[in-house]
Amino acid sequence: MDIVLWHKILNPYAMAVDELLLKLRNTKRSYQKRGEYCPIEHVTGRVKSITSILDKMQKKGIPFDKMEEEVEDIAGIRIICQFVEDIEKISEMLMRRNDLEIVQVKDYIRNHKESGYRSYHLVANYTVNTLDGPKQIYVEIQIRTMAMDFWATTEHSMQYKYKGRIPQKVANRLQTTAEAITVMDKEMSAVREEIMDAQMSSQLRYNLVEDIVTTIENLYQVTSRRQIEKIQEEFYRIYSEGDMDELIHYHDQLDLIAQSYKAQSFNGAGGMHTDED
Ligand code: 0O2
Repeated sequence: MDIVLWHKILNPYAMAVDELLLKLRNTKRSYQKRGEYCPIEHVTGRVKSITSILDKMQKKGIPFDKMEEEVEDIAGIRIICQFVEDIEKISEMLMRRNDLEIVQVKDYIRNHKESGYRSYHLVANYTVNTLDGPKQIYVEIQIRTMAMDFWATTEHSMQYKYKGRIPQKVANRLQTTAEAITVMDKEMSAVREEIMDAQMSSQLRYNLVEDIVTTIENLYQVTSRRQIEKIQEEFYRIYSEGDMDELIHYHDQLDLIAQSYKAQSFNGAGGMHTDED
């Protein structure tokens, strides 16, 4: 029998998980910076444990030389979203990526597992650049709502506790809770627009404040301390009043001031801040 160097085999999978986590988290950040709704709530990832790989190979009768071909979830990414509607958006977003080639779709939402498990799985080809050159591997991407994830995580620990043989009474309860989770997801979808509106307005406020603070810091380099104090006081006053329209107006006014300073500095008339100011 060939010697299996587990850590050498698993290393590219760990690289793939690290890279995809970074890329998908950056995607979420880009949405937020643009002030757009992001269907991704959060992303996690893991390399399947050696015990879990061995268990799966045993269960499915997979020989060692077929492990990388047939165990498709050695590298696993999990994307959690708020609403069932987000799942399709995320799936389309992944299909558009040129670093992923989707080779299989397992829709356990339309066809949930007997256990009650609901989730949307994509198996993709992904290439990592190792020291020995490029290597194409499988990555399994699971997309599910927060409610589905709560259920799956709880049920997974039960599977672990009962070593895959969950007592019928407990299994029945889990099926009932899986139904309740589906009802909950439907209810959340019904108020989706309102929840999204609230979240977008809080994101807009966050972006405005970030922008304002950056502009004030830039102005600090080119204008007098007294003027910056006045600008800041005005900002805190408007912020404390909590009127969004006023905050937007203030942001735009401040932008105009910054632009006029920029124009002045292009014309060679920009003044520098000094501590004596
Ligand atoms: P771990 O600990 O993350 O490694 P099959 O069962 O044959 O239909 P297959 O080939 O196992 O399907 O692949 P599938 O369906 O994509 O499942 C792989 C992963 O999906 C599992 O990995 C779980 O993370 C999740 N999953 C699938 N079915 C269930 C379920 O009934 N309950 C829960 N909680 N999760 C499930 P591992 O190997 O279980 O886990």
